[in-house]
Amino acid sequence: MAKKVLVINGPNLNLLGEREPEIYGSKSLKEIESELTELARKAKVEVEFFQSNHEGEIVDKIQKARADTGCIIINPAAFTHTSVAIRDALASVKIPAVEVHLSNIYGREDFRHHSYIAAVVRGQIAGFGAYGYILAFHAALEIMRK
Ligand code: CA2
Repeated sequence: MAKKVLVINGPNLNLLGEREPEIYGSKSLKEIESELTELARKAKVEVEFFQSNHEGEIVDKIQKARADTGCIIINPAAFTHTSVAIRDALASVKIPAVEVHLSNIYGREDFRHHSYIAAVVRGQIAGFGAYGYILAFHAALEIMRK
């Protein structure tokens, strides 16, 4: 299993743990990333983290992942509900991807019920808070193993 797992987080997720803990939990993105780093070390796979508030930067990162990435874990944040560009990038690189949301987007406002990303990923995990990233990482390992 030589290839790496790329974990992409979208806009405002750099503020995780600082505001709205009742919705998004109290862990910071750095804490989530350290937990994934530990999992990756145990599984002997490489992991890379990328967070951006800019749609085009996320598209660029997905395009560049083609060379060395076995699976993408992505929380596109607000771009989930708006971005045809991120959907098209994921579809075009053909790297298997897992979509993660901290909150249960289907139990929230109507505009969060639709994901442009869901149709082009292997699966979606929503509503388990930071633990969703751990679940997604296990899914990524399984995808890369097969
Ligand atoms: O539940 C999720 O993970 C979301 O992707 C989070 C997005 C939201 O737009 C999606 O509908 C669901 C929002 C991320 C905002 O992150 C914050 C972090 C700390 C404080 C405030 C916002």
